[in-house]
Amino acid sequence: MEESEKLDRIVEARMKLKARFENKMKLTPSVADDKPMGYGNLNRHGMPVTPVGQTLTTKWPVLDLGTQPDISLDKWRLIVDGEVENPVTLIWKEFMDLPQSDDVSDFHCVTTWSKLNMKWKGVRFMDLAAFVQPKETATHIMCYGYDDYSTNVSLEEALKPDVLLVHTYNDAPLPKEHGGPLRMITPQLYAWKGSKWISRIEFMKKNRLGFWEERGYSSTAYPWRNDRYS
Ligand SMILES: Nc1nc2c(c(=O)[nH]1)N[C@H]1C(S)=C(S)[C@@H](COP(=O)(O)O)O[C@H]1N2
Ligand SMILES: [Mo]
Repeated sequence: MEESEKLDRIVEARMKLKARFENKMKLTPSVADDKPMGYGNLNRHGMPVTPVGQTLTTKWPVLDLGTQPDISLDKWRLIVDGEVENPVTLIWKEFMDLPQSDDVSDFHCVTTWSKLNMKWKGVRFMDLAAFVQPKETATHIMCYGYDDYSTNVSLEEALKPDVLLVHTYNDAPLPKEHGGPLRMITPQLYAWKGSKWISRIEFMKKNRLGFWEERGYSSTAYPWRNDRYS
């Protein structure tokens, strides 16, 4: 397929996804939206405002399950499957050929630290979704890491424009301890929803719980509502 044709297809599918999830996304307004319910990034007017119970840090702590998998770019694969029209297993070059986006967003860890204004580069989840074309039946995703991690996210949250699969932080490759070569970020949700060392995204027709969600953490995880535990 021609590059321009591929891009046209992504743009068209993205518009359809937006139309399909518009109402659901409005039900969970967030700080990245035009009229957010919370008071965060876009409408914190540059003020270092954090959700309740969070403390600002300038450091970037590392949280993992005790292993930091080492994945070289030539062995790296991303499986995107489940309730999609076009399941794929991407190699690194194919992933990097998807439209790339820059963004600055906040990071809220449920262990109570927040780090603001983090500068990322990567692929919007929305664009990856547009590429694989979720079926009408798809409602949630499960993201898996190269460690034994998994975490579930609803599609209306995952499709928000600041949800990125990032490979670059502050203009440098994402360090391994933070999930390099590729991790997801979910700025509107607690940071455990963003899988480090992401290996697979499964589109699901109903919600299922991931690693921390099975251990009592919230399925939805909205920091601006102090939504930590289920
Ligand atoms: N694969 C994987 N992803 C993960 C985790 C993990 O242990 N494994 N920890 C999560 C948690 S609890 C948080 S707060 C963030 C931490 O990201 P950081 O270590 O880059 O700060 O990654 C999330 N993603
Ligand atoms: Mo966390």
